[in-house]
Amino acid sequence: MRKRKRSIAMFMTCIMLASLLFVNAHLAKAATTYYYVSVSGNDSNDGLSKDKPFKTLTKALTKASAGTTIFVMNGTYSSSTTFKLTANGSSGSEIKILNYSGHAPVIDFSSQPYADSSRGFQIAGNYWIIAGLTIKNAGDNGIHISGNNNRVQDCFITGCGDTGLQMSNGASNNRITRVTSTYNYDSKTNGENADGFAAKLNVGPGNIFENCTALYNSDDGFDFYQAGNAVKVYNSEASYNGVSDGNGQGFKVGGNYTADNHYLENCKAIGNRSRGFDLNNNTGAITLVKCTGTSNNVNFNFPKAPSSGKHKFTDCISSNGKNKDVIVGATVVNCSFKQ
Ligand SMILES: [Ca+2]
Ligand SMILES: [Ca+2]
Ligand SMILES: [Ca+2]
Repeated sequence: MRKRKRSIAMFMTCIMLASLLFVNAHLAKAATTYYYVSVSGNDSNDGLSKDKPFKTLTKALTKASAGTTIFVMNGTYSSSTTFKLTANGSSGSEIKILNYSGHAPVIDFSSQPYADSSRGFQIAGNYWIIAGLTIKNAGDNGIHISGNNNRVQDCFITGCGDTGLQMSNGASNNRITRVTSTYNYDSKTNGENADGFAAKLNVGPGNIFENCTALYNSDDGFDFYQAGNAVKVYNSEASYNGVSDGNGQGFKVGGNYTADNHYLENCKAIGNRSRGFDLNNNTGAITLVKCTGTSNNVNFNFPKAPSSGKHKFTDCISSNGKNKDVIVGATVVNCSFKQ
């Protein structure tokens, strides 16, 4: 009888422990802390409500840890320094910098010196989400990502002294959604480097661009020079790039002979100074599905077969190219190229 009582007691204890663990896990996941930033705020406020907001993003970022959400309210926030995002969120407890609902804040880095170190946001950490911001006039990249599992969405990036949004140095599994990057221009190097978007100079796997637009950048629209891993691009546009002395490719899908099997679907390139879609010495196999090139100098330029396999073009259309398309070593299904 006593034995039975003891085993019932042990059973009940186990149930209680299990339910406590469940509650704690649940609380940990729900423990989001909200901070507010307003141009009319004050950094000596607690920042915990929109009536007592911080004045600067710099102050709010000192509070950033997994599960923190920072709401940025209307106004222009000037910063002469880089926001270095080194903390880590986690899956389901990301660290978020978001526009407050219905607000359209602008982060202006005009006061930064023009220099390679003058990035606007430098995301070295993991699991950040940046959404709803206009980011302009950084001395180098508007956003540079070297971390993993970050998301940038619904942002407008313009007027930066190098590529608007760049991933490199091992950045992996980042997702860029509905971002426009335009009028970026590296004046001191005659526009040779500033792309709209880049995943170049050694990225990790799993990076995705979707519904992004690169317009009027001095160098290329999208640049995957020496990526080192495959990048996927969906529903995106690269048009009128190649201002000043830049290369002027819409989608530059390679560089320096790395073999990166990039995938582009439903992308369009219009009016770029050089090529709409350019292999640029990638030795991997490129897949293009439903991509259109219009009014570029050359719409599609793929002059070499991959080192193994074939490129694959499906439902792609070339129109009004100034010169002939170049397609070598490819399986072509239902496309119209200028030959
Ligand atoms: Ca630079
Ligand atoms: Ca260039
Ligand atoms: Ca470039």
